[in-house]
Parts: sequence; C-alpha cells; structure tokens
Amino acid sequence: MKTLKILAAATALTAVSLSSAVAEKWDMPMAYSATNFHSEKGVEFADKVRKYTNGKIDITVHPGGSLFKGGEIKRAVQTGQAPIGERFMSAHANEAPILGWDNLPFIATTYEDNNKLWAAAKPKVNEALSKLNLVALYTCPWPGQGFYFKKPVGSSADTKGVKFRSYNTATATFAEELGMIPVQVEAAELSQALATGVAEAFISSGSTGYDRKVWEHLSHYYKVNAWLPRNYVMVNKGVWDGLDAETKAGVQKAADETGAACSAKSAELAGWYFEQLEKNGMKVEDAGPDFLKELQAIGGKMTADWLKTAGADGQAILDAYKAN
Ligand code: PCA
Repeated sequence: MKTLKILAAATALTAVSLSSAVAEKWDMPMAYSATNFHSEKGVEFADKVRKYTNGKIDITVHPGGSLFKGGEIKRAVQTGQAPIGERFMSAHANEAPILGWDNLPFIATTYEDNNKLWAAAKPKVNEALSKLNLVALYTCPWPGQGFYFKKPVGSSADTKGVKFRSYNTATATFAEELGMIPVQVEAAELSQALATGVAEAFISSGSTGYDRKVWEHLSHYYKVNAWLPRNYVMVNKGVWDGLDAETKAGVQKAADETGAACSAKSAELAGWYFEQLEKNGMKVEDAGPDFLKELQAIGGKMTADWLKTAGADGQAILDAYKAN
C-alpha cells in the first residue's frame, strides 16, 4: 500500500513537471495603464488562456509600456521578440492604411455602429495584418473621442497655435487643420507632456484623461464622440501557425470571450469617466455648434484622405458598412 502511495505521488509529480515542461511562457506587452480596463481585460485573457489550454500557454501581462513602449510593441511582436502584445490599431495606419478604419470622424459613433464597421473591416484588416506577420486575436474599442483643452474653445479661432498631443497620423492631421501644432506622445507619457508644456491639448476618450489625471493641467473636455478607436491583441503569425489546433481553439475561445467582455466594459465605463473628470473639476460638455461644424468638415476631408490611401479596399469597407 505504502509503495503504491509513493508510486502515485511520483506519478503525480512527473505529471506536474511534464505539464510545466511543455507550458509555453509568453510575455505580453500592453501599451496602457495597468488599471485601465484594456489592461485588466488583458489579465483576464491570460487567465482564460491558461484555463482553456490546460496550462499549455502561460501569459504574463506587462502593462503601461513597461516591457516595450507603446510605439515599439508591434515591431516586437512582428519580429518575435515578444510572441504576443497589445496596441492601438490606428497607430499602425501609416504602415497599412486599412488599419485606420476605426479613425474616421463621425462615421461610426456608437458601440453598435463601431461593431458594424468592424464587421465590414475585419477581413481586410486581417489580410493586412497577415502581411505584417501578425494575427489579431481580439480587438476592444475605447470610448468616443473628444477634445481636452486648458481653456474654453468655441471654434478654431481658439485653437490656433495650441500644442496638441496626437496619437497617430490622422490625429496630427486633425490638429493641423485646426491650426494646432501636433506632437506625438504615448498615453503613458501624457501627464509628463502636459506638466512640462510639451502639449496643452489632445484628443482622446474620458478613459485616458482619467488614467492620466489630466485635470491637474487641463480644464475643458468637449464630447465630440468623433470615433471609437480600437486596441488589438496581436500574436506573431509564425508563433500562431506553430500551435496545434486544440491550443489554437483554446486561445481563440479566450480571445472571443475577452473581446466581448472588454467591449461591454468600455461601454459601461464611458459615462463614468466623464463623471470622474467633472468630480475633479473639469468642465465636460458637448462641443458647441460652430466648433462641431468645423470638426465635421475636417472629418469629411480626413475620410476622403483615408480613402485615397486605403484605395478600393477602404471604399469596400465603407460601402459594406453603409449597406448594413
Ligand atoms: N486613449 C488612447 C487611445 C485612444 C484613447 O481613448 C490614447 O489617448 O492614447
């Protein structure tokens, strides 16, 4: 009996060491604050992946650009320095214009419409990502984008010469159209940029304003709701293709569940973020009619510019979206 027990214990030990021997350890750099819902969902994703792959894939999340800075994450995953990572999709539109599908002003301004637009864009986006040696596992929208300023703004007459933090090429163009001076700054470095005067305005969701406590430097938020851009969790294509079918299915199940939960969380928090900005002394209001009219005109131009770079594929996405 004793021998049997020892044998059983030894077998159990071997099983444990075997399973840990085959566990693949994946570091997952993420670009935004550890306490942001995108990062919290990333941690839940890692838990689900461990569960659905029976411990075969063990992901460690590194939020806030701590392992690779936001601007370096895509390259790290493309080249296999990190097998998986998360980043803002339209930040990559300079390399593959189609990835700017979610940065088109006033085209899809609700979560529902953003989902419809994503459904139309997804096949083309996946094609483009594949060429970059990437596979998207899930995407998750930020709440709607509006403008932060340190003074009341009623029209572009008030924005001339303002130093504007942009997060991609499209937002830099937006700023220039308003007579502002764009400077690209990572969300992780935004507080510092505002504190040092490198930037004095930006476009983003209530979420990033809250994360970065921007009420310490700025006073006004205009709820333009111009677009709901997405983050995506991407995996290196070679790493993905190397997984067996069962493991892939486990990771994909975790991704599908997390994508849905993350999107729901974003919608749930959108209004709450505005309350927090107000509680901390900011004026949160709709953009006035003159400003809005200007923004809409610029938006139309930005969409036209995007269509020039995204070509027939871009037009096909917009047509499919409008047909639904
Ligand atoms: N926050 C991110 C991207 C969009 C958003 O709402 C940022 O400002 O960098």
